[in-house]
Amino acid sequence: MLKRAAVESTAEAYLELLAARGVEYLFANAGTDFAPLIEAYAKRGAQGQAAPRPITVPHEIPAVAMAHGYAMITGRAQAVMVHVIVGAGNAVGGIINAARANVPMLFSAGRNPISEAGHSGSRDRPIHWAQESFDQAAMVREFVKWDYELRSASDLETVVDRALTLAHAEPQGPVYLTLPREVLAERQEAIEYADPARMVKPGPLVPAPESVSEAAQILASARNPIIIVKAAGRDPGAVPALVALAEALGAPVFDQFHTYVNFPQDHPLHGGFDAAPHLEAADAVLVVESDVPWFPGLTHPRPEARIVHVGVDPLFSRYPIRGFPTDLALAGTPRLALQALAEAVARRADAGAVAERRSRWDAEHASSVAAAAKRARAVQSDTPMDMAWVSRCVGDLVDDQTIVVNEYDLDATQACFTRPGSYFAAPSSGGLGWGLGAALGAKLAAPDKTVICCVGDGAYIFGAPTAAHFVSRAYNLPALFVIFNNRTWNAVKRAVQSHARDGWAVKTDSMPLTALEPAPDYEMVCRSSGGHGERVEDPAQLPDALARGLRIVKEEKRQVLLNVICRKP
Ligand SMILES: Cc1ncc(C[n+]2csc(CCOP(=O)(O)OP(=O)(O)O)c2C)c(N)n1
Ligand SMILES: [Mg+2]
Repeated sequence: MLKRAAVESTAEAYLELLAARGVEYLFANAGTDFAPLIEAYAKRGAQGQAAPRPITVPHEIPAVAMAHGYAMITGRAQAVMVHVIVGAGNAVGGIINAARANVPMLFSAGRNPISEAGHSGSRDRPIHWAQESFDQAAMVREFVKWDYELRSASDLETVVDRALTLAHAEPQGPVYLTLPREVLAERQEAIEYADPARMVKPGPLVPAPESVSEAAQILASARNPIIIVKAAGRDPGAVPALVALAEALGAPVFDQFHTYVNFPQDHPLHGGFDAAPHLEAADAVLVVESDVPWFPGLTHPRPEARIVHVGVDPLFSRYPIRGFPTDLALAGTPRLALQALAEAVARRADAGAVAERRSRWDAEHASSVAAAAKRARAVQSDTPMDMAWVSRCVGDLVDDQTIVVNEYDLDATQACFTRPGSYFAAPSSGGLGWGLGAALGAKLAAPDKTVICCVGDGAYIFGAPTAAHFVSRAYNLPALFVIFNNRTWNAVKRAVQSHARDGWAVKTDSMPLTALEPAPDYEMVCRSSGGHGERVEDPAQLPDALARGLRIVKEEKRQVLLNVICRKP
């Protein structure tokens, strides 16, 4: 059906169309390029017309991370808009994260006026010469699936629909649109567009039945098959399918470097988080949505072990180099590929062998769960606190209503996540600063859930905390922020220790460029935006502080930050 809507400008037509296509939010960090858009928002607001809700995010890193967090809960791309080349430059780290995590997003930046004079919106500021670049999209081109510049209102529907369709097509990811000010400012009378859209995302993909049979044959005939997974839980529907497959096979699932809940942690076939000690003994390895199943320089399966990869892009075609052996690669939506594989394996597997493996792995599971609990107990009184204890205390808060967003320091072995979509960790692209914004985006997408955001002290600073706490207050997005404060960039320190085990830095106990001291009173940053902030030093007080924090988040609907003082490595 064709719909016609009266509008005053291309900017207004853009908002009309985004709303019609179901884009609920525009996360924005504005500049002079936004003038026509802000004018259009004001007009539509005054007249009660639909538009994506504008969210002011005063730094690009949390702006992009919010769209990321929203999409990781809902699966739906939202719009982000930043200010010309300078805003795009600030956002790139977040775009890299969204690209590597296959998170859909419509990322856009204004473009400086092109003409020096003669148009509505022509140049009238000193920045308008300096903020023009030869190829604005080049800044993000490597990390988006598609980029384009809107040249005329007549193309608007095709451009917006193509952007959203491509962002949602697997492998999902961000797309980029440049929006020049003159084009946005062009006067219009109306926009006509198809409603509903005539361009929609392609449906899910299934691997060919003969590939499924071949993979099932490899797995069912193995004596010691194992499964390694990292990000299948991006689609919550993949979790029960993976459970069915693991059970059909009697194989353990190693939730390695996991960024989602891929497999319930309390399932007896949850093999823990480290496949490395089990690679040698495996004769078949199923690698599910995992870019790095092992480090070839350290350990790897035997050469005769058969390796099967499953994923929307099992070759990780956007990675320049990735050499893991692959006897078979099943490209498809994991939910469907794993379901098909589970059924095919169930038809072939030897029940006796499955039962024997299962009891062996059940015992292994029970002992690794007990070992984790013992680790936390052993350090429960350490002062300053050990991160295992902090992780255990946070893990104890997890219930049906919690979503945990973890940028690094929460040790998930100390918690028990069982519900798909209840745990999200930073993508392995590792662009720091993701956690705060992702948690706020998750809260926006799931207002009835309790969001707990765990960050290192380094990650917290990268997340532009004044901007994040501002957004939390301004848009009523209360969350519990827990800083694992070791006053260090420990990841960098650890890299030095493994690079030169007996080197100068270790021997002289000198690690320039790794300390975050004198540490700010982080709790004050949250307080300055109306939140509750506490510094927690006593390990015995931590459970109460967390419970208090959660109560304030839930009942007073205020953000809370606990600055948890951990041992300095
Ligand atoms: C944008 C960006 N800059 C730098 C790094 C390098 N880096 C990786 S981890 C890390 C330290 C993180 O510190 P913190 O959050 O305190 O965690 P910790 O290492 O102390 O556990 C740094 C600086 C990065 N990943 N991303
Ligand atoms: Mg740290």
